[in-house]
Amino acid sequence: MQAILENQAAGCAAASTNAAAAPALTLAERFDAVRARTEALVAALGAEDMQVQSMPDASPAKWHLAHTTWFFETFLLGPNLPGYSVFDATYGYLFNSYYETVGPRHPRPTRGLVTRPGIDGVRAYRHHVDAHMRQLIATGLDAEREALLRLGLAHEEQHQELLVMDVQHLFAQSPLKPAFDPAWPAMPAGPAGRYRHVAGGPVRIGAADEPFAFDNEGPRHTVWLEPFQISDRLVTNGQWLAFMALGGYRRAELWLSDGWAQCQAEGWEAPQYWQREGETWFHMTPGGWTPVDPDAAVVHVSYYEADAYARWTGARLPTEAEWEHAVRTRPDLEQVYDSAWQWTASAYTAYPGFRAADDAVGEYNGKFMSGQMVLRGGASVTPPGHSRPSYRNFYRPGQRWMFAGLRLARDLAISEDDDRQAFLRDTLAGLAAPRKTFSPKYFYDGAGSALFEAICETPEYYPTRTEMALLKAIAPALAEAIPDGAVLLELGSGASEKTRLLLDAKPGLAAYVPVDISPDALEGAAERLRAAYPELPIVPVVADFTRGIDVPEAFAAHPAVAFFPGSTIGNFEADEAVALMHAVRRRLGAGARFIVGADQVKAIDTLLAAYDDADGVTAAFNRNVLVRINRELGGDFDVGAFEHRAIWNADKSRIEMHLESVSAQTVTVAGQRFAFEAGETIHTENSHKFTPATFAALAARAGWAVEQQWVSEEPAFGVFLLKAV
Ligand code: AVI
Repeated sequence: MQAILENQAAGCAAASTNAAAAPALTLAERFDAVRARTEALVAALGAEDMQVQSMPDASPAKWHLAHTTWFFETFLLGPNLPGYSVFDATYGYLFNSYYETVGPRHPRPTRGLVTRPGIDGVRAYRHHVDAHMRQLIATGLDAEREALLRLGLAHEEQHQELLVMDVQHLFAQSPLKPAFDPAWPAMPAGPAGRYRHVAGGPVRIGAADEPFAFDNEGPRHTVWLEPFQISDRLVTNGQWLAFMALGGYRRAELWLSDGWAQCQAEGWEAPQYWQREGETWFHMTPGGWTPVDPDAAVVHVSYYEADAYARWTGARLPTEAEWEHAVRTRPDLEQVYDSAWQWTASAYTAYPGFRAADDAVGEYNGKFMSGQMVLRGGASVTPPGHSRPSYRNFYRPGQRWMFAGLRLARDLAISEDDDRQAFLRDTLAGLAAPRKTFSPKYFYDGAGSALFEAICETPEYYPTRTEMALLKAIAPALAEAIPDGAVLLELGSGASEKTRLLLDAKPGLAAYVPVDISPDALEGAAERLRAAYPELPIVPVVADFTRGIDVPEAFAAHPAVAFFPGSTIGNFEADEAVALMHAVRRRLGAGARFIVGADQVKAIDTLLAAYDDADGVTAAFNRNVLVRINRELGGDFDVGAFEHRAIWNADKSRIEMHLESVSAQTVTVAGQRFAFEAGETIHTENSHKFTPATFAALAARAGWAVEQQWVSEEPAFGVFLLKAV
């Protein structure tokens, strides 16, 4: 099996085409910088660390230092520097990797057995070649030689990454689990990804005018893409743990046949380097033996594992053309180059019109175009600036020691239907449950949203107008607590009416970011606010905030304040509410503020009336979900045969809404029959009511402390200013 460096080469032709772009550094400076980076990488390693080869795919660090030097000597100095004689005639045999054109070589699996030259000899070799390379560069290089030099530099950068991978693999075999570099930064962590839409059609793929590209990145050509969705972030360790816990490594039906065979033969139960110690998973990183961070991208998974994971989630891996087109057209894709190489569903083959060069460097990439899969992007160990959108990395599907992870994609035909699918799945599951239940999120179709607006106008439903009055009174205090130049993010913003109170009280915000699941409500509100606050950037985000919180990257540097009025927090179970508040905490970071409206416990009569108004608006709102099921899922609910019920559950401190079957009856949804006894209910909503103490305890579980609180006169409604702790 080949290491990537050894699999990759840039043909001279592609490299020279791209060599004309103005570089930031001179060639001599760039040469010195790349060579020095390699030296810096190994500075803390001892001679023994650099000698040993831990598996046939890996090479000793000493060999990497020598081979990259041999590359410059063989392809640049020998043919181009008059009078140059090789440093040592035996090195061609020792340090040629795979160039048949250049001559025979020492077999790769036994590179670790080559103890002479020692590391001092290899360092002398590097100094000798560096000095002569500087001489050669000073003579001025024509385009062809400059292209070869750039190839040599890209080649050395590839070996820098290989060197980290190989030493990590070596150190992972040691019972002491030493760190490659204890100060190596941890992998970036963040929220789970969300799918982004990418339009299809004819798209251009491949390197065009980059300062440098390998030959395998061209020729640029047109491919046809169907529209698709791609995740804006990589699959995380936390998601991978769920896959493991739910039998991902034990379910043959998820796996490709070759992958399942390898999984069985090698006893895979987790990504490479993972080991469980008590309740905690640890893994090897360049920074050493560390607990697995659930919010960082998963790495060290094979193509087979990535493919099985994608199948498990009902998604797939993107093709390399989809990946490249998405990266070129969607600037909101994250973790493109800084976390893990991303497996694609594409086999590594030649692009239309590709021809490897006839000379030795033509062996760099072209001859490896079989039996490997393409990975795109870049990893935490990839030298900065090394990769680009057209870059094609490649490995065999069973290899795992490289920093490989995955980004999911899915077909639009399926995902477009997803909302309906989710509604259908949740409805059928809810009707089949021992105590029938629906999620309140399905209340809000067009009619449901209008009915909710009407509820807010009823005399009995006090929360909206009480909260409005309270916000009006405390707006100056809130404005004082909001830092100047902050970004205000509102969750479930709807019509954004309450927001105006804050915007009026606090001029000079950096932006207002309303987040709502309904694009229509969002755009309408944004338009109205833009007219009223022409100076304020308004950046609506269409998203289901219960699945993750998204602040546009451009505002990352500003202090952030989230606003979640209406006591919608009360519609979640306690654990869900904590997860949601925790997600906000994580997304906005330390020092952030969170303004939350939370309805308070009060006289039961007042509560019951608010959820069972005399005009029956709330009853119509509750029953509307049955109308929606009939229309969208082919149900046959007799809507009049279900009574609206609002009850106070004192143990759980919440109003519950139910739909009660007035008689024994059978209902059919999507061809499935469900029996109701007389008096049996479907539990459709919870609306938790808090005291200042119970709310503070809930917030504390999510990493928030109450900084200030205001509770209105009866009917009591609370507004809480939270600070991230
Ligand atoms: C949106 N949510 C806060 C309302 C509430 O009070 O729980 C929904 C509602 N349900 C019945 N009436 C209003």
